[in-house]
Amino acid sequence: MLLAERLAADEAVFAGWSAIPDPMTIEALAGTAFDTVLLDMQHGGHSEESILRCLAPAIAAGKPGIVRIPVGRFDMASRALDYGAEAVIAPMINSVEDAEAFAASMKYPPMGERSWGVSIVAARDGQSDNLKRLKTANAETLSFAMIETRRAYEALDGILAVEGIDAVFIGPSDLSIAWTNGAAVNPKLPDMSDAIADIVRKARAAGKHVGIYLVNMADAGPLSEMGIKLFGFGAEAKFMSVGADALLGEAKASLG
Ligand code: 3PY
Ligand code: MG
Repeated sequence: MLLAERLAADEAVFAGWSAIPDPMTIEALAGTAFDTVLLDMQHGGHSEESILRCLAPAIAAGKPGIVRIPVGRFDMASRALDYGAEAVIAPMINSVEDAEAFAASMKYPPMGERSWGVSIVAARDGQSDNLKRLKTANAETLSFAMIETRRAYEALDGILAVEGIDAVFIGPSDLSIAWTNGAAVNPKLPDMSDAIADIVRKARAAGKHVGIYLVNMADAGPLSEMGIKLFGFGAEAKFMSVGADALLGEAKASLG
């Protein structure tokens, strides 16, 4: 099932966050119970080359690929879609102009200015009917604008009004830096919970999806009730340390 369909059905979707730019890592991550894999170019180690190579094992495993591009790299948003990503997350979308530039790179005309070139994605998803792809791509690939600064929060109504923006993604670490005027980085900052609730309420009222970087796993339920449906967390180093410590603890406990 497409990521767009799952989110439209209001299902909670969990994305395994990847920072290690290797197809074998993605093969392993796509083999877990995660619904999707999220390749991070902004703060993770992913590059144009690794996005090209790492989307293939995700697609082969039936797990939609999501790519977070570096700040302002809207050319890379189009390329990620050309390589088979079903969604792109753009960090630091702080103004209507940022949102319009991002949306233009994500959507074919007349909604946007995305350029045509689908040989790679077609080989990967087996869809060879170009006209069908042209008619459906704008709805089936999702643009997530990250809201993680005060400027973004203040411009939220305008950002949500941009037609080619399908969703927002909340970055709680950067938002906390903004909320404390640079005094702290605390993705659990209680002071910003009203702002987060406000972002979710406005986005859902505008018919847009909402995602977040999940800090406390147990918050997924309440946040989903609030209207956030895409949850990303990780990355691999975290999965390895939690898994390794649990297994090692079990083995050591058996020593008595
Ligand atoms: C943030 O919390 O600022 C993020 O961008 C999540 O990765
Ligand atoms: Mg951030």
